[in-house]
Amino acid sequence: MPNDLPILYSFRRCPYAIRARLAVKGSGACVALREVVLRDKPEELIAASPKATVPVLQLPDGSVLEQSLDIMRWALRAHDPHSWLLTDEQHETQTLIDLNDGPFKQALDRYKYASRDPERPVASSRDDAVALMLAPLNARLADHRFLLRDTPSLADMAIVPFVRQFAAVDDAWFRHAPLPHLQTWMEGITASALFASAMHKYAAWQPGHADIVF
Ligand SMILES: N[C@@H](CCC(=O)N[C@@H](CS)C(=O)NCC(=O)O)C(=O)O
Repeated sequence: MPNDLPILYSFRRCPYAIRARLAVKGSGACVALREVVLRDKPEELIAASPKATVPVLQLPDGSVLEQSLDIMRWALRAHDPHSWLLTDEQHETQTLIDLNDGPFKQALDRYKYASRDPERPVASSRDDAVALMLAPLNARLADHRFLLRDTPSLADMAIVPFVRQFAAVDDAWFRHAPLPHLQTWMEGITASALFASAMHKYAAWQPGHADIVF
């Protein structure tokens, strides 16, 4: 294996790490993947990025990208074979991602961890998430197959891991929700070969172990 590959610290189920891996796979970039156990983070990760969230990308020149979106853009700026990055879509993309990473993520966490707040009915957090994010996305997807156009873009790949996490909280509820375009969109992406390759299971990395070429 070349020893000058960028190193991607990742955690398989983390939606931020999934979006980074989707962009790496979609761009055809090659990285050394280190699967991390969040409760036992390797010292190498903490040394590279003291805040030690995943994903983290350590480049051969020593620079470090600590935000999933920066990793997505790094991969796609180098090579964007499917035109996921279009400059004229930047503002709309950022608006959608800000809504996703802010208010929607908060509502999603309240829904996912509803038992932590027994005073709040589960349906109220779920309804918040639908009203502020999922219903508007469903309306967009009535007009085109993906969030910005008829082909996938950075926005789809950045957001789909979070919608998938929402769906998994109560799969039966999601399947029967009046969100048909969103369901088709999510199923299409998550059933793709690209998504499967981004979700491949790897054993946790340990110092001294060979990196996985991803
Ligand atoms: N803003 C960061 C958020 C990353 C993040 O919060 N990742 C979670 C896992 S899904 C994490 O590493 N949490 C730290 C921990 O659990 O110790 C990004 O976009 O990369």
